[in-house]
Parts: sequence; structure tokens; C-alpha cells
Amino acid sequence: FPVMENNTKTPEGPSNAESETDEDDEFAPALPEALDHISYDFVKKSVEDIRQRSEEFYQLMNARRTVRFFSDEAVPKEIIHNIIKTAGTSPSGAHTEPWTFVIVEDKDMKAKIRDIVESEERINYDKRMGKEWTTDLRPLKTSWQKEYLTTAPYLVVVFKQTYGFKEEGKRKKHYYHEMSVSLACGIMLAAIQYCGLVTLTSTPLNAGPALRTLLDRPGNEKLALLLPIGYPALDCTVPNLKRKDIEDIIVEF
Ligand code: IYR
Repeated sequence: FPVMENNTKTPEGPSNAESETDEDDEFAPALPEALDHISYDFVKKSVEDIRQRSEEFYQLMNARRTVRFFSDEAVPKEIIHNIIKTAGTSPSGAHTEPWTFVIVEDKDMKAKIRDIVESEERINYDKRMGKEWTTDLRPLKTSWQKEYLTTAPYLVVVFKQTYGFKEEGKRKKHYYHEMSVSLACGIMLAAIQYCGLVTLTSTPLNAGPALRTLLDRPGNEKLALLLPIGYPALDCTVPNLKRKDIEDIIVEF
């Protein structure tokens, strides 16, 4: 042992080369060894009920739109906490829960975030993204300018923890951290839609390191998504996009 080459690719955790080799706890699990397995509380609904709920939930989620024009109307912070608690129910690799949600409400902080994101986005749109990408975005009327970053009552900045720490500061592997955080963000989008607010899944290209420093996050955390959350502006518009038909997204055997 080890069976794998030192640089064998494992699911996004630190490579074997960086992992623990300490004799005693080389194989000690991060979770308690004697973890209880308890009976699962499941209340079975009628198929009719399930059918109705599946239809209703689809209708609710189909009404979700990415919104770029926000109102500055206040939202109680408890709602944001509930949305983040919901996101934190996501499954994660080996139950490592590799996410950090930073809530930004402070006006000055939002202005600093906007400065960082807009100065990078200006370069992204002008140089880094290239002609094909900016051409594909033209119908969506996006630009380097991000007024919503200072208008929305909250910005939630989601970080993925590429690894964690055990006691004594030893590294803990975060398997599939990218996938786990993406799933948590999907659940967060559903929670935001369900409670009646709007958001925008923004991925500020090249602004990650500066935002990490501004928000005082440690080096194991990398920016995943930045989501303004609030109400849409009264005159908010969205592009008239159509979704694919079910025949175009399903293959059945
Ligand atoms: N991050 C940029 C560019 C952008 C990229 C894609 I792909 C989009 O679907 C939308 C925008 C921005 O936020 O403007």
C-alpha cells in the first residue's frame, strides 16, 4: 500500500501525494466509526397525491426565471437563513458538506464586490471571453455592468471547500466537492423560487481570488457562485426563452 499511484485521480479530493500517511489514523474515517443507523421516517402518500405534487412542483419551477433587475426592497434575514439551511440539506460526498455561504447585506461591502466583479467582467467581455462567447450572449443582453450587485438586498457568495480539516489541522478529503456544491446551489434555487423571491446564478470569471480575500475566506475555499437574492424590479424584463420539449430531454428504455 498505497495501491494507487501517487498522482492517481480521485474525485477532486487532494491527491494521494498530499494525503495522510500517519500510521495510526491512516484509515480512521472522518465520520464516527460507530455511527448509528436509525430507521428512516417515511410517510407514504397516495399515488394521486404524488402525481398532483409532481405537477404542481413542475409548474412552480417552470415559472422560475433568472432575473437581472432587482428591487432594493428589504427581505427579512430569517428568510435568507432558511434558504441557506435548505441548501445545506443537499447530499454531499461522504457527507462532507463542503460549502460555505457568505451573506452580504452591508452596502459598502456590496459596492466593493461590484467594483471587483465589474472590473474583471469588463476585461472578460472585452478580451477573455472572445467573439463566439460574447456573440452567443448578445440575445440575452448581458454586459460587464452589474447594477444588481448593489441593488439587491442580499448577495449570497457560495464557496466550495476543496478540502477540509480534521482535528489537529490535518487535511480532510472532500470528495466530489464541485458536484456537492452544485447540488446545494440547485436546491437553493428551488428554495428561492418556492418562497417567492428571485435570483441570478452568476459566476464572476476571474474575480474569485479577490472576492475570497475581501470576504476573508481561507485558501481551501474557492468561489463557486454569486447569487443576488430579493424581489424583481417593478419594470423587470426577462428574455422570452423557451424550454426544450420533454421529447428532447428524455430517452426511455
Ligand atoms: N459571467 C458573465 C458572462 C455570462 C456568461 C454566461 I455562459 C451567461 O449565461 C451569462 C453571462 C456575466 O455575468 O455577465
